Amino acid sequence: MRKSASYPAPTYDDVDDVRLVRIVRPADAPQKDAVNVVGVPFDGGVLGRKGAAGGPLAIREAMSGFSNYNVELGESLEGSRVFDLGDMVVDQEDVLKAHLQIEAEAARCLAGSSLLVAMGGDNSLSLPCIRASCAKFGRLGLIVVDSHFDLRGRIRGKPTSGSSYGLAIETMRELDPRRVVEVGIHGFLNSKTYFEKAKKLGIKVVTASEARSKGPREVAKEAYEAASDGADAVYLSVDLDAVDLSYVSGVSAPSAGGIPADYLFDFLYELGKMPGVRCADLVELAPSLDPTGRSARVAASALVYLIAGFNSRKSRR
Ligand SMILES: [Mn+2]
Repeated sequence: MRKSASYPAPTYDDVDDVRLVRIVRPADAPQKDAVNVVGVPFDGGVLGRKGAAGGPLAIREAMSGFSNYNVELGESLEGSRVFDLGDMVVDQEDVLKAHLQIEAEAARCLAGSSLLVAMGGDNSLSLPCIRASCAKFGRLGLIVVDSHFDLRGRIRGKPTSGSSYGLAIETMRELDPRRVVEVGIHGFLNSKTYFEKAKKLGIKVVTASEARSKGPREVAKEAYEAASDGADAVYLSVDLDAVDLSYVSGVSAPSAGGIPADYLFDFLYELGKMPGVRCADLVELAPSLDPTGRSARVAASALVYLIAGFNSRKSRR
C-alpha cells in the first residue's frame, strides 16, 4: 500500500525558470521510460539514532528550492519523465513485517520502471529492495556508497540498518559478492573483522581516501565495470553518512572525514547515465537530527544528480 506524495507549491512561478517540483509528477503506477521515485518512511531497523522515517518528506520539501537546469552539467530536466509514486505504508515496529511490505511494494514499483529510486528511510530497507531487484532482474551487481561495510548478521534474529549487504549476499545467490563494490569506507567506523569478511567474500572496497584521489568519474566507471560484469542489472545503494559531517549531520551516524557532497553528486550523475543501473536507494537522511536543513538539501541534490544522469542516458529500457 502507498499513500500519494505532496510537494510544497513553489513560492513563485516564472515561465522562464520552471521549478523542479513542477516537473516531478505524481503517479499511481510506475511509468515507462522514466525515473520513478518512491518514499519509504521507515526507521524501525536503525541501530543508532532514529529519524530517518522523516526522510522522504524532507527530500521533497528540499527539492522545492530547485530549478530544473544545471549550468555545470549543461543538463536541463525540463520535459524529463520523473514520477513520484508516493510513500509506502509500512509497519513501524516489526522489522520483519515491514521488510515483507517493502519488498512487495518495491516489486510493484519496479515493474515497468527504467530506474526506481527508493528514498529512505533507514539503511535496512536496502535488503528488501535488493531482494525485489533480484527477483525481477536475476543476476545483480551492487554498488554501495557508505562509511560502513554493513556486513553484520542478524541481531536478536532481526535485520538492522547495519546488515543489509551482508544478509543480501548471504541469502541471495543472484548477488555474487565479486560484483559488489563498497565506496567511501573510512575512519574509525568499522571493525577489522568486517573488513576481512569483505576481502574474503571478494567485495571490492574503495576507501574514502582512495575515492578522493581517483576522482568521482573514474571511481564510478570502475565500480560500474565490476558490478555490471555478468550481471542483468545493477543496484545502487547510497547511505548519506558517507558524506562528511560538515555537509551531512542529519544521519544516524555522522562521519568526520567522509567524501564531500559534490563528490557524491558527480559520482551519482555518472552512475545515473549507466544503462544497467535499474534500482537505487538513498537512505539514512534523518531531518530531525539536522534542524538547519542542510542535510536534506544535500540528499535532495544527490537525488537530482542521479535523475540528471538518467536523463542523459542514450537508451532507456
Ligand atoms: Mn552507514
